[in-house]
Amino acid sequence: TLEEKSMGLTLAQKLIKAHLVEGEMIAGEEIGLRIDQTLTQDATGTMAYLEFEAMGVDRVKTEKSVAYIDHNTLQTGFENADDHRYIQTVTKKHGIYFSRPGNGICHQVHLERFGIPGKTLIGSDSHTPTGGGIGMLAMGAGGLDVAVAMGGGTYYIPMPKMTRINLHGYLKPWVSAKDIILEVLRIMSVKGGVGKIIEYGGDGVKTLSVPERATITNMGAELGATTSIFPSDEITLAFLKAQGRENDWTEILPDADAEYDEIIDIDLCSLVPMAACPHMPDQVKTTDEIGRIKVDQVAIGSCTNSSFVDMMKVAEILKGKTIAPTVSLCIAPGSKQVLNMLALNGALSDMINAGARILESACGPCIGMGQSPNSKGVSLRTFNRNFEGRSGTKDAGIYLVSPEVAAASALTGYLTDPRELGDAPNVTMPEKFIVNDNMIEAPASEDEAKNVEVLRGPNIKPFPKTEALPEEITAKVVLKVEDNITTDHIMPAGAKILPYRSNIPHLSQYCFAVCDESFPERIKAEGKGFIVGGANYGQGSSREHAALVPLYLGVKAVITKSFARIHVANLVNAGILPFTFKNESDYDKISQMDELSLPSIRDCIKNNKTVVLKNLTKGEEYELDSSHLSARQRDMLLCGGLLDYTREMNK
Ligand code: MIC
Ligand code: SF4
Repeated sequence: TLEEKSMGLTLAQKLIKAHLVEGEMIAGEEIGLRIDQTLTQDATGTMAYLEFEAMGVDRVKTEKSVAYIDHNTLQTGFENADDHRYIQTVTKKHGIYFSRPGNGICHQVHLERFGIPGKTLIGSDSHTPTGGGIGMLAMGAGGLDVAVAMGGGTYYIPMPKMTRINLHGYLKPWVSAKDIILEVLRIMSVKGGVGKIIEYGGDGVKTLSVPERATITNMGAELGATTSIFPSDEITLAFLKAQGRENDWTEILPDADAEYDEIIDIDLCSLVPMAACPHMPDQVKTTDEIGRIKVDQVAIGSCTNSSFVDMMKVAEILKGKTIAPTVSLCIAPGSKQVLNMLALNGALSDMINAGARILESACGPCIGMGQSPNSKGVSLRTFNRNFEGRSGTKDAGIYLVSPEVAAASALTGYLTDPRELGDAPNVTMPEKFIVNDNMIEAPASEDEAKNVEVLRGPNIKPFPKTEALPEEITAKVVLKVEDNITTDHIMPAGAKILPYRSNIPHLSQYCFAVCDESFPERIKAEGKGFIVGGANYGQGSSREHAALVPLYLGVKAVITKSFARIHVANLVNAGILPFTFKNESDYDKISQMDELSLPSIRDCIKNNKTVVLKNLTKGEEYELDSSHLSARQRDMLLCGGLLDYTREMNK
């Protein structure tokens, strides 16, 4: 096995090997990893800390755990502020650092202030792989998995395959890191990364600063990849030095004779400005191919493109000009560090003068927290997701672009290839960032912690009821959906819904609202049900609410052509059976509202027997595949999910 090999390891395999506590490094087999750092954000954090509290652990056992407030910062009622206060007090009590609202987007701040090359990081947010830009093994996970890791528990994933992307040469002026990841998405698609770790190498890597690398690893989430990673080299050292953290640096490179399952070559010199067209991040075309479409809104920011260098490029492009009369431009710098540096060097003034609407350092429009476009509006965004409805305007067309394309288009009013503007701004990463961690609160000492009171608001409702797996299940197909269903379809976010992330009963009214508004009523009338889905079901966010809400509504099993990694783990954690079809064509044979049955399902899961699905309406039988479930996961399903399983194990 790979563990016995002393040579020939990839970068990721080295980090996995150094953190392996269970399993063998054989692609597809479940492995258990020791986790050094965790992060949470507020939209998934409330649930994660409630789960952590339910586990009864006093202090976190990780090297560093940080809670960020960045998603729910539109305080339209008491709910978000109450949740912030809950997270602030619960973290103080249990040994977790707290990044206050206004301090910035979790991934940006974590990269700046906490990320350490060679460490493992899991975060209750799918863009946690941003940390791969600094040479971390950083993965998105459900809140419950993060809670377990905070308690010192192991994190389990299927051992990924290794993909190497060699970057050759250098980027031409006006072409940027965003175009590199858009090109990767064009080549691999939104499901091309499932079960893989993407490692970047080649001479082109040396031309990219850490924030540029982080743009690429961040949006690797849209490939469905387990994570993406860059080597930790002298460029990484330069970044850490500029953050006053050079002592955190170690060099981490792959072995020269490392073996990869797949190799992709990209010639950076040949790339041109691109955009991902509505409604998927892999619908990538060059700005030329799309043509001069009229633009109504431009939004710059998000964890993909809100670094100091990104913002400086935008400021340079806007300097001394005025945005087109038909465009609304909003800009959200990624962190307090970035915003403060822009304020001090005058670049913020250039943005304001040009007509930009400056937003606080937070996720904002990326998660539909304000700034929804007009009806049928075209919005260019430097973000990472353009799923239907995510912006808050269902019929809007969202295009994902680089900061350069965004700023240029804000000036002209139509989708613009920035190369038309003449000389590109000459912006490089500063040698020193302004470091001031006064908005990061350290936890109470073990002694003081006893006196910290955890403050809860009325918006916090209990975890949905779970039950041990019954002998057999019969229920109707309450919903049948197609390929590439995202967690934004299953459990939408946005300004109206996001404040209720700790209130599952309230959230349940919006489950699958983007696909079928009548779904919640239908399943409530039935009391239980199955969901049938296509390929790559559950891609996108790590939100465990996309499993907890279906659990609350009575979904017993989800049967698909294939699943996204984090979502299938969340389903199992919630005690919902996830199966795939042995024969994909069986998907076509099932209709919505067919009555299905899983006879002796408990016995099948317990003894790892072939699962047969009976279609009582059509009088047919289909074989299901459950080989993706590990023995640990089968035990979890028998108990009714991870919380019950953990309780069982601790008895
Ligand atoms: C997202 O970009 O979809 C989010 C909002 O950051 C999510 C987390 C969430 O749903 O709270 C993610 O990416 O995991
Ligand atoms: Fe926030 Fe958007 Fe990044 Fe998610 S993708 S963490 S919502 S900025």
